[in-house]
Amino acid sequence: MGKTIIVSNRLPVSLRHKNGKFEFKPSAGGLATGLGSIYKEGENIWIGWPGNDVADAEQRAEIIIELHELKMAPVFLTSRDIEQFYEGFSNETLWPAFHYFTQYINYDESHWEAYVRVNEKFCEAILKKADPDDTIWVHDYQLLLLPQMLRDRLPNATIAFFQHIPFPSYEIMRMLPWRKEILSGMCGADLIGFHTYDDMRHFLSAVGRILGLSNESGYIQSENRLINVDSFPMGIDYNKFAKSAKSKKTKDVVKKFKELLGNQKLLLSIDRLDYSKGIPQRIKAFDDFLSKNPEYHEKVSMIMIVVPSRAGVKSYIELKEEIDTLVGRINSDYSTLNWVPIHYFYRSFPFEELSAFYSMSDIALVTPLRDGMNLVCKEFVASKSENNGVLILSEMAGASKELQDAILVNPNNLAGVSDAIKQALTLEKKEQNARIKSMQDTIQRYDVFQWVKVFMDRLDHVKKRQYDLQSK
Ligand code: GDG
Repeated sequence: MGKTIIVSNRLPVSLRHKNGKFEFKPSAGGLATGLGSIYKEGENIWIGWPGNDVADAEQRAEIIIELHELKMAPVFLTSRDIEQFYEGFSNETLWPAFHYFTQYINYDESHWEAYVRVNEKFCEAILKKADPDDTIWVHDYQLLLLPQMLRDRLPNATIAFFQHIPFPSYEIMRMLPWRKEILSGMCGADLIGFHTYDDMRHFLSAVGRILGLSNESGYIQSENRLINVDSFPMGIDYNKFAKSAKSKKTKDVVKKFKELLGNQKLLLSIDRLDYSKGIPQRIKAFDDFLSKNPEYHEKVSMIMIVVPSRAGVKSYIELKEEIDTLVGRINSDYSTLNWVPIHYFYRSFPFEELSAFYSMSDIALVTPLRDGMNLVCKEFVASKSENNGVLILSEMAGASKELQDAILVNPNNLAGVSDAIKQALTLEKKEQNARIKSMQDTIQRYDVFQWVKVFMDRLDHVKKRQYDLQSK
């Protein structure tokens, strides 16, 4: 049995420059937690970009040594790679296409060339570390070509791929001039995973129509290999959120925040700045609610956290301006001396404060226009230690397939979301408890550790099936 190599665009640490030196900030994200049980074991390793552009050879050498201690190996991206591969093809072509924002797709040939070049760069970095029979688990849309590149060089390796964002319908996929190369790249894997059944179905349909490869119950027979495609909905570290909500530290923060906010019902909205998250639509729905329900003025406010993201991409800069304008208008229309309808923060918060926001809010408004899974809604549910609270969730989030006890909404239906806010505010305690409890049962059972286990067990199963077929 060989070792396991995890590969993702970003490493689970971020490199920061500080006073001419660098330092590593560990990521507390769900993926890093879930995969921690894998890459920290034995000879295993995580390969990816540590963030930032490091041009100095001496600094690079130091970084390699420090990361080695953390069981990681870096792939260094130049500022040109960052601009063309990361901001360009990944975030201006694949991201909008896969989230159904076709109007934002940039069809730039030089960005595609950079995408191929950087996927090769990752491949080279892996080849330096990999043995022929290793297991390599590649993550997400920045590395769609990597599975086949690896397969060409390591034909006997076990290669898996998981996509964290949606996979679009064939009609969108066919718009991309590089559709064949992208699908062939993914098909280098033995197991290809998505969050939902629909993503899986779209992928199988695109592979059938574009590559001419049919499937039987999620098994594709390519020229010389059996490939399995399935859905594996990702979970969270449930106990971390549930425990934190009950901790003294979080309770102290809640007390402090509540004193500042007064006795109001709180609606929570948390996202990275992204057009796929439906932030302006959500603000407009809240505006609609306030205009139709004046009796709730001074009694309800929204805490809106927007975490800065992709600040170099034009559509994100425009989105930020749109949100600023909308919030400014609503607050100036409705505010009184002792009430602000939207408390708007354009930054991220430390975990304890995030946990406090989850635990003290009465309602979470999670209304993306399209989302692979969405972990925020699961984290909110896990943090409801007293089983009170209501989740309003978009049908377009992968999580809606599991969290059927949320109030499900179409995020484009402004009046519908506005009505859902009213419904949530008047939902009886008993009903809230029953719904939260049932959702907690689901996400506690399928937490991020279970997600990793189920995926890895399936990978084993696929390899055995391939072996059985070959030895027949
Ligand atoms: C991609 C897919 C899929 C947010 N604000 C703060 C903070 N966060 C953390 C949350 C949560 C994470 O960021 C956001 O995760 P999401 O899943 O909601 O969204 P994406 O970043 O778009 O992730 C998505 C995911 O991959 C996993 O496969 O679910 O569909 O788009 O964990 O807690 N964390 C802290 N402070 C904040 O202010 N500490």
